[in-house]
This record gives sequence, structure tokens and C-alpha cells, in this order.
Amino acid sequence: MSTINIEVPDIGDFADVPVIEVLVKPGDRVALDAPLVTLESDKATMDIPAPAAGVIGQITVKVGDRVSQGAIIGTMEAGAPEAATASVTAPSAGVAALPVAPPPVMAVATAAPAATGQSTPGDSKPAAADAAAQRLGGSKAHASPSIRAYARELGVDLTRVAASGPKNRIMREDINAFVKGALQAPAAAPAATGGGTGLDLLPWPKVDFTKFGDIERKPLSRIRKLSAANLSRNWVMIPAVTYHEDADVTDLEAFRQQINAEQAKGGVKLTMLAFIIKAVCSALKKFPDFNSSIDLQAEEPALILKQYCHIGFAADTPGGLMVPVIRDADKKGVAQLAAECGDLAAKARDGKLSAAEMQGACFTISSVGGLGGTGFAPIINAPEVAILGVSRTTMKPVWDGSAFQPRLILPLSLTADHRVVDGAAATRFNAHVAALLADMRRVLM
Ligand code: CAO
Repeated sequence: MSTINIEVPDIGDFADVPVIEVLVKPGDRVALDAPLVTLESDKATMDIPAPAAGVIGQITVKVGDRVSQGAIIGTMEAGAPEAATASVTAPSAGVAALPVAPPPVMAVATAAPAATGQSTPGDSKPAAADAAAQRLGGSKAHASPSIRAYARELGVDLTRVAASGPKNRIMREDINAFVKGALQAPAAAPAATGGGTGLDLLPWPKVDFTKFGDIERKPLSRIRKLSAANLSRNWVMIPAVTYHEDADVTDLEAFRQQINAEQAKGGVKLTMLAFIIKAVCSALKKFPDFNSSIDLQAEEPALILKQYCHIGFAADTPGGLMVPVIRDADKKGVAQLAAECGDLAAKARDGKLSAAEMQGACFTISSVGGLGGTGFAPIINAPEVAILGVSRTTMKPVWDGSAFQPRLILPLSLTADHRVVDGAAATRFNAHVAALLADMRRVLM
């Protein structure tokens, strides 16, 4: 092993070129030609390559310094034994099979010799300068050659990466963030088998509606904007299926009306929603997977099973949909649940809900029963894994084996995340909730 200087090689006609990125630090093991420092003139970006394989001793330049050919930018121990732990490798054209981008060719800066007056095969310039010259401008994405090489290795299309560096330059962390995001996005998974890397949707139609008649432009409320973004993500990212079930609530409704009549004025009005919350809490205890969230961001994806039971319920407000949360709903009685629902719904309508009152739900109930409906497919409120839609009760003829009986039927529509809940489990859950509502004594079991 010997200590050698790291020198700026022949970089063509460029002088006093600013350092825009330092890619290594003392102690880093590098391969021959691995990029160490990136320079950028107003015409080109280029990497200073490692003159040998070995270990970096020191780097004496920092971002913003200016260098010319022959300048010493650091030292390294050359000839350090090859090790599997090399932290910086020479640029390679290898293609990693990441499910996030088309072939790497799109990420490579296209050389434009005619425009830049760079080397031709007959030139006598050293290889490093030649390579630097080959990497000049030409691509829409603004990134140094080493970053381009890095993107190429990972198969990342730089035109899709959000830049965070100065002058909108793409940095290594930006690529890391892009790759991380792509790996975490379940919707991108099918691309691993080839066939599209995103949704590739058509642009939203831009229509001049005034061509067809008078219009009025009404700004979206803040709540609607927020919920639009969340609902769209949840709709696209969750493979959700809706399962329908009828609950016979004839006896429950009679009981509810009886209690409400007994209490007359003064007591809390028991609502159907409060009984449904009670039944759902009981069902969540029996089917704990429904009280979970899926963690795909961990190295080893897992289900987070919650030991608490906070229930969200959709509340229709003048500003848009809000979802207040009842804490520890499983520990509360129907009257308390009804009272809290009433208070929270009133606060939601008055725009007085705090952020804390909308956080931490394990499961959401969306009841439109007071308004109508025979069934609908609610959108899961991520990171929950299921939501129960409740529609309007109607009196229906139900065959009891010998005759049709008039029964009050409550339609339940359970949407569940198929990554967590299979159809059989969803159907069992729904049937169990229906059975509980048909006979609330079962909640005590
Ligand atoms: N079937 C028939 N009638 C029902 C019913 C059902 N499933 N649920 C409630 N009702 C009746 C009640 O009996 C009550 O009538 P009375 O005043 O005659 O007793 C009336 O509807 C109002 O019910 P309520 O005061 O008990 O309110 P609620 O518990 O049904 O609803 C809340 C409270 C906050 C859920 C509701 O006001 C609301 O905002 N619902 C809309 C939720 C929503 O927008 N969901 C969609 C979100 S996804 O796009």
C-alpha cells in the first residue's frame, strides 16, 4: 500500500471549476475510477475519478471550492486489498430490476459532441477527461455524472425524481427517497413483472365548460381539499373489496325506541349508531385483524395489532366530511357512546374539532342511514384496514320457514383491505356484526 495524491485530471479546456459535491469521506474504500468529487462549470458537470483502488485518506476540497487540472484534492492509500465492503464503486451500466422505472437509458445524460465541441475518437486526451467530456449536459434532469451513474445502477428514471439540491439539482438522497417511496408503494409492485411503472393515467380532461352553458366557480373548502387527497390515495393504494350483509334490527329498534320513550326528556337519546359502535367493538375483539394497520415500510412487513379500540365515525358537515374519533369505545356504554357521538358531531359541524379528536381511529363507521341508501362502498380510512358503511333500515318480508314476516333490515357494507383481510374473514366479521345487532345480548358473551 502507498499514499498517493488525488489530482484533478485533464478536464479539457475548463479551469477554476466549482466543486458541487463531495462524494466520499476519509476511510471510504473506493474502486478504481469511482467518482470522488463532482465539478460543475457553466457548460458541464464531471466527476473526479479515483486514480486507484484503495482507501481515502483525506479530501481537502469542499463544496464551493474551485479547482483546475493538476490541483490536489486529497490523498488515498492505493492498493488497499479488495474488500467486499467497498462503499463507492465505479459507475456501471448494470441494470437493477427495480419496479420503478423504464430501462436506465432514459436516465443517462446524452452526450452532445457537436454542441459542446468535445472529444472525438482521434483525440489524445486521457481517458478520464474523455469520459468527463462524454457526460456533458443534454438531459432534462439536472444531476451530476455520479448521480446519473447511481440512478442508472438502480434503474431510476431521473426525470421522475424530485430535486432538492441547489438550482434544482438532483442529489443522491433524492434518488434514495424516490426508490424508498417506490418500494413502499404497493401499487408499483405489478411493474416488477414488466408492464407499466405507474398508473400511466390520462391527464385530467381540461374542458371549457362555458362553451356549454353558464357556470359558477366555487372554491373547494380546506376540508374537501384535504379529504380529496386522502380519499384518492386510499382508493388507489388499497386493494379494497366491499361485502354486503343485512342485519335484522327489528328487536333492537323496538328496544331503542322503548328506552328512548322511557327516558322521554332529560336522558340521552340512544341512537342506532351507538349500538352499531358497540357491536363493532365486540366484533373487533373477536376478529383482531380488523383492528390493525399494515406496516409495509419496515424491512419485514407486518401487521400492527392494536390493543385499544378507538372508533371513528363519518360526520357530514357544511365544510365537508370529517371523522371524529371516540376513544376507548369498547369500554363505554351505549348511552355514553350516543352522547359522545352527538357532541363530536356537533363540534364537527361547528368546525370546532381539535386535531386530537380526529386521530388514532382503529376502524371507521360511515352511517348514511339517517339520510337513506340501500348500500354503498365506503373508502377505507388509511391506515385502518376496514370501514363499515351503514344504510337506511327498511321493513322487508323475511321468510321464517313457514311464512313471510315483516322485519326491519339494516344494510351493512363492509369495505376491507384485501392485503389484510380475506373475503371469508370479511364475510364472517360482517355476519357477526349483523348477529350482534339482531340480538345485542350477544355482546355480553
Ligand atoms: N336507518 C333509518 N333511520 C336511521 C338510521 C338508519 N340506519 N340511522 C339513523 N336514522 C334516523 C334516526 O332514527 C333519526 O331519526 P329520528 O330523529 O326520527 O329518531 C335520524 O335518522 C337522525 O339520526 P341520528 O340523529 O341518530 O343521527 P345518526 O346517528 O344517524 O347520524 C351522524 C349521526 C353524525 C353519523 C350523521 O349526522 C351524519 O353526519 N351522517 C352522514 C355520514 C356521512 O356523510 N357518511 C358518508 C361518508 S363517506 O362519503
